[in-house]
Amino acid sequence: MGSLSKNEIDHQFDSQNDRISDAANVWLDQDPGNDDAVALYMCLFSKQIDVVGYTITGGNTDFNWCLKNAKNLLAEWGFKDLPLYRGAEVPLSTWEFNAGEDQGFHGDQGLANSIQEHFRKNQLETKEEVGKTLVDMYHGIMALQQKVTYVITGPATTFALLIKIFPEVIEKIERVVIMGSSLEIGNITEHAEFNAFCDPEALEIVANSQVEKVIYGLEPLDYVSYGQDFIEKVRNHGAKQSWMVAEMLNQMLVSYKSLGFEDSPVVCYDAAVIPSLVKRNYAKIHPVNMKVLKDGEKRGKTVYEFVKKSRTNMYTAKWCDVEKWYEMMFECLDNELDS
Ligand SMILES: [Ca+2]
Repeated sequence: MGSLSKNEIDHQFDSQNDRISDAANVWLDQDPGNDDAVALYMCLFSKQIDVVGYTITGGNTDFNWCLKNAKNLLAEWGFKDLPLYRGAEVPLSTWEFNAGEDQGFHGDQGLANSIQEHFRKNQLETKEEVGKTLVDMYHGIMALQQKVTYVITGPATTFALLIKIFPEVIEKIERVVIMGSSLEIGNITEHAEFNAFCDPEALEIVANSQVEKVIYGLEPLDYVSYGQDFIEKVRNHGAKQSWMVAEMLNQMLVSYKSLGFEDSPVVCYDAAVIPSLVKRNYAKIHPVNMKVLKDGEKRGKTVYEFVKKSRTNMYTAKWCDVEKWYEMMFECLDNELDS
């Protein structure tokens, strides 16, 4: 490919603006996880986002804990009736993690210790998932009146299975927004980001599908970092759930520091993707082709090629605006307070 003129480059470094709407219809697919939970909070309390379905995929912790965490969070936050679906429990080929193997990165079974303690003490009345199988989920999506933005903040396993088994489901998907991968350096290994490493086969299936995809890797999201001041501002906000959001943010900060990443930015990666659904000029995106390595020590590494036009309708972010993330977080807390 020849080099690009200045105009072409300007054009390509477009924002995600034409991919947002004032009322985003969202189907969430998560492995909660503190950072998934913060993303969930932002989606549920944004006035511009309507979450129409919620799928749980195993990843950050054991599947049953991810599901239990989701049920508790929905009950705690007043969204018990949100349609909840069981997704894939384990990745397509190999399962590299066992429960507890995250060495407490996320606290206790995916959530900060204080939050699990709160759930143990309060024993909330939770609701059963409406969908127990992939077939149920397929019917749930096909029954939607409007197309959805399908947001994945865990391994891509469930969505990969869904589009392989029921390719027509893509008619109901406006686009897929993914937190995963990295442009250069990984976080779970030197080469791979956690979600991509968990299920590179699934990520490759999704990457090769023709549905539009915008993928947010580690590097653009590293701009969306926060510190202790931000956590305390959240904690002292006054919304009923602000303590819980603060505890989630704090767990990540503490874990990063304890792993020795004293100077690296602390980012709530899953939640850092959410403003891209509704905030104008939040991210700069670029068409790409992407390849996922699956073998050997580079398993889960993603190789990006920046191009004029993607072969597979894929875009990746190169930059995100941290101020807009801060702004959205406090809007959501305000909305909770007013609700
Ligand atoms: Ca996650």
